[in-house]
Amino acid sequence: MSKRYTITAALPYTNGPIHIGHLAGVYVPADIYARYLRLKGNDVAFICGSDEHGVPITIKAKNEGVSPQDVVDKYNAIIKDSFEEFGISFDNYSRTSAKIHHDTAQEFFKTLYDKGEFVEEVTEQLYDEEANQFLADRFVTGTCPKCGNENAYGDQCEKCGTSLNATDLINPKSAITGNTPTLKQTKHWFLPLDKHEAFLKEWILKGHKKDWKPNVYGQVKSWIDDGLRPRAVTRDLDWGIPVPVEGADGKVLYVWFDAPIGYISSTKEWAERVGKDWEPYWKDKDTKLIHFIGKDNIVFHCIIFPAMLKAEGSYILPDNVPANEFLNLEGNKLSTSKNWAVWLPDYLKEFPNQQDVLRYVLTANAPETKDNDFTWSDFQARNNNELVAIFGNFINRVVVLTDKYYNGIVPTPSEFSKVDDDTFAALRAYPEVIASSIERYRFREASQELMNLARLGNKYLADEEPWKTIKTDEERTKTVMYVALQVAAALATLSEPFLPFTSEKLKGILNVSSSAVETSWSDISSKNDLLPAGHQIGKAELLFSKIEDETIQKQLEKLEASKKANEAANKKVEPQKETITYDDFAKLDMRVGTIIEAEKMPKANKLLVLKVDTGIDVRTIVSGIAESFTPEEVVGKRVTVLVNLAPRALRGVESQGMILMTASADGKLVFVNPDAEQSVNNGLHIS
Ligand code: B3M
Ligand code: ZN
Repeated sequence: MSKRYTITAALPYTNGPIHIGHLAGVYVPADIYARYLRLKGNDVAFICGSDEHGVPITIKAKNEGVSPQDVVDKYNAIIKDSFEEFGISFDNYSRTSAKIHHDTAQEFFKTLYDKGEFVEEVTEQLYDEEANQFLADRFVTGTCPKCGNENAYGDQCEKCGTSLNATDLINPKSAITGNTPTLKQTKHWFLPLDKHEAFLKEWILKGHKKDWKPNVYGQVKSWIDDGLRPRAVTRDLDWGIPVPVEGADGKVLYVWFDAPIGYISSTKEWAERVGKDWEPYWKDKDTKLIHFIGKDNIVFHCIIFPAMLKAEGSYILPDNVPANEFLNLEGNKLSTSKNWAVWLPDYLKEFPNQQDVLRYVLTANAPETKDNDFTWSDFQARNNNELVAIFGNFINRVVVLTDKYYNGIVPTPSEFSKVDDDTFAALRAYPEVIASSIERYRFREASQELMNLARLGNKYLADEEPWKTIKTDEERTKTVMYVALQVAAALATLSEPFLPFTSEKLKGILNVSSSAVETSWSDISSKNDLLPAGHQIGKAELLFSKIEDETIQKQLEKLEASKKANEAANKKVEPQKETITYDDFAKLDMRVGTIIEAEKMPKANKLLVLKVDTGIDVRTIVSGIAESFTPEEVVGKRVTVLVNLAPRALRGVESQGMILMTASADGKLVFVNPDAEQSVNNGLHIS
C-alpha cells in the first residue's frame, strides 16, 4: 500500500562546492532511499535546498571582498549543478535566501512568539570591541567545555557535537580580530529547550526509537541526560532573516532556527509548482518524515527542530534521522579550508560520465556506523574488480551472445533444469533482500547485495558455458540465455537507486524502457519472464571502463600538491628579528665561494662537512643542510659565505664561517645563490 514520505537532505552551506564527504554522508544515501520508495510506488517528496545564511558565508564574503549574496549566488548554482550531475533526484531544491523561505521562517517565528514559546531576555554576549560586533557561532572559537576541543565554535563543538552558547566557550577568541572578546548586553529570544525536556524524553527515550541508529540515539540520549538549556534563536548579525517582532532591529534569526524550516518552505515551493497541497507532507500523521544528515547536525534535527515543531503544534515529528558519520580522505579528515577534498566538479573533469562509479564506491564504503576512509586505490579496485569485472562483464556477455546467437531476440526456453530453477529462486529473493537493507538505512549492505545479484548472473553463465553448448545443444543454450537475460533485466531495475545512470543505460540496451516490458521492483519477485521470449534487445555498450594505475597516481599527486600548497600557505612566517644598525650589518664580511668538497658528518643526520674556496682561502665549513642536499649535489655550487664569523667546533670539526641559506615559497631550503633568482620570503637562514 502506497505511503507518503517526506525525505529531507541537509541543506548544504553555500560557502563552497560539494565534495565526496557530503555525497557519502548525506546525499547518496538519501537519494537511494528516495528512488527506492518511488520504485515501490510510494508518494515521495524529496526535499533540499541551499543553506544561505550563517556566519561561514559572511566570513567567506569578507575574505573574498564580495557581498554575502554574491557568495550564495555563486555556490548555490555550483552546488545545484553538482547534485543534478550526480543524479541526486530532489523533487525540489530551493534556497533559504528565497522570499518563500523568509516568509515561512518569519511566520513560524511569529507563531511561536505569539504563543509565548520564547523567553525574551537581555543577557551578556561576547563582543569584539575592535570589530565592533557581537560574536556568535563561527565568529568565535574556544575550548569546548564538554570535550576540551580547542576549536569549538560559538554554537557547536564539531568534535563532540554538543550545541553551545558562545559564552560557554573557555578562552574564547574572536575569529575576526583574534582578540579576547568582552561581554556586552543584548536582547535575544530563547527557545527554552529545558521546557521540552519531558516531551523529548518521552518521544525519543521512552519512545524507544529502536530503529534509530545507535550513534544517533546515543548522542541524543547523552544531551538529554546532561540536561537541556534555553537556546538563543536570534543573532546580532546583518546577514540573515530579520526577526519579525518589535524591538528586534539589527537582529536576524539564528541560522539553525531558520535552516530546518527551509525543508518546509522548499516543500511549499515544490507543491505550488506541481499543483499539490504541501500540508499533508508536514502535518499528516501518516506521513513519514525522514531527515538525512551528517553526525554534526544530530542535535539540531533530533532536539532543537523537533522542539520547534512540537511548540508550533501542527507539525509531525521525524520518524527517523539516519545520520552518517564522517568520511576521511586518504587517512586525513576532509577539509574545505585545507583543500583536502575531492570536489565534485573536479571529479567529473577527471572521470567524465562516471558518476555511478563514485556513487557505488561511496555507498559500498559509506561511514554508516563509524568514520570511514576513501582511498583512490579502493576506488580503482571496486571499479575494476566489481563494476567492470562482475556487473559490466556479465551484462556484456549476455547482450553480445544474445545478439550473436539470436539477433538480439530473447530466445524461447525449453525445460528448466534444477540449476535454472535455483537461479530463478535466488533471483526472486533479491528485491526483498535489497529492500530490507534499504528500509533499515543499511545502504552499504544493500549495494553489496546488488553486486551479489550480478555475481549470481556471472557465475550462472560461467558454469553453464553457452559459448560451448551452442555447438552441441541448441535448446539448452536458448534456455541458459533466457535465464541470464532475466537476471540482467532484474539488475536494470534493482540498480536504479544506486546506479541511476547505469540503470538507464541498461534499460536502453535491454529495450525495457517501453512500458510493455517495464519491470517493476515487485515484478522481480513474482515473474520468470521479465524479458519475454521474442522481445528484441539492443546492441551491447560497455557500462563501465577500467581505471588505470596512472589515473589513480595522478589523483594522489594532485592531493599531495594541495597538501604542500596548504602547508606553504599556512607556514608560520617567523617574526622579524631585533633591529640591527647599519654598523652591525657592515661588520658582516660576505664572499662568493665555491664548494669544492663535501661529505656527510658521521652520525649527524643534518650536517655536511664542506671544503669551500672563499677566494681568500680554502676552508672547512660545517653546514646543517644534509637533510635537503646530498654531498654530490653541492660540490661545485657557488655559494654566499659569511667569512668573518668566529670559528666554532661542531662534533669535533672546526667550522670557519657560514653558508647563507633561505627557504623557497614551498618551504624548501635553498642556497642564497649569487647566480639564481632569490625567493627570499622567510628571511635569511644562516646555517
Ligand atoms: N547547513 C550543513 C552543515 O552543517 C547545514 C545543514 C542545515 S540542514 C537544515 O554542514
Ligand atoms: Zn566538544
